Amino acid sequence: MSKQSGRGHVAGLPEWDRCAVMGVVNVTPDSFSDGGRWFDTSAAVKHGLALVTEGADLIDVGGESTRPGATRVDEAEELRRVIPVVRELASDGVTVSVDTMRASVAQQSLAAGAALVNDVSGGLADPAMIPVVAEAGAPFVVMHWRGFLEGSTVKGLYADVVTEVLDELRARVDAVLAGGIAPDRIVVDPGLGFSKEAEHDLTLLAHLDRLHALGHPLLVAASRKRFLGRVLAGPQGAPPPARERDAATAAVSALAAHAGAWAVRVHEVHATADAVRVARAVEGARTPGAEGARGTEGAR
Ligand code: PMM
Repeated sequence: MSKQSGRGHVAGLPEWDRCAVMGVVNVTPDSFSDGGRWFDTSAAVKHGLALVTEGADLIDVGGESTRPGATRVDEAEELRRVIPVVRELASDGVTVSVDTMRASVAQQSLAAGAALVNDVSGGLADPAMIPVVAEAGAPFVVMHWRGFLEGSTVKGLYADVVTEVLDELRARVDAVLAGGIAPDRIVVDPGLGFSKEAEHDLTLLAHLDRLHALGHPLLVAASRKRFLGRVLAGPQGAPPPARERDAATAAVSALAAHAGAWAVRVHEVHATADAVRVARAVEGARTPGAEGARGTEGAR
């Protein structure tokens, strides 16, 4: 299978000729990397629009932190956080994704103009999710997820992380298809950092090509995650804080784009937008006469 086969096109969304950039707007007081910064409708909308200016192709709006051990927000509060932000961004012409595990939030977000539902539980947290998304005919992100885990159970146990993530994702994709979501509307995501140690995340990134075997566009969400802190700290050091992991995130974006990811989900868009464009230019340079090969015109 070719490196680019994971990119594909997701029905119902615009088509990009390179890895797309999904900018994150967390309307939460407690997300691990940017909690509290956009916890207000107008600040969140402004931030979303700024990310688009920096090069985001779509904006992922979430109202519930998924960090390990986070307490769940109630439904009314999640709706209060998310819906106005989705509505305003969509009415400004932004392609909006909603990051939620609740069918009601997905349904109302789609009604408010969202174009994509991003469920970190892959439809497992709320039995009404798949029927709602199927009925709306919306595209759906299926992430690898092993449940609401707390404390020591957060750690994932794997004998072969790539094979297990692949098998578990395939089972979820089958369930989503059986629930009536069209195959050309499904995106898969390895769920970096969810029940995974740094070594698992790195192994998954090293084998993104194997995830293409699922036959669906691939979303990679490495932004500011714990494993990057581990890599940057080295064996003895203290990991840098989440907001000092953006250069490392952009490096992963370039690798993911090169490996044929459909999109990368990031908090800081600017560097990643550059990274995916460079990856596209390099890809183009593989084919004589293709766009990327022309980037050196006038250089000498
Ligand atoms: N990670 C987070 C939130 N949403 N969505 C997808 N599809 N994949 C992810 O890995 C993912 C996600 C947690 O990160 P954040 O709290 O910094 O947004």
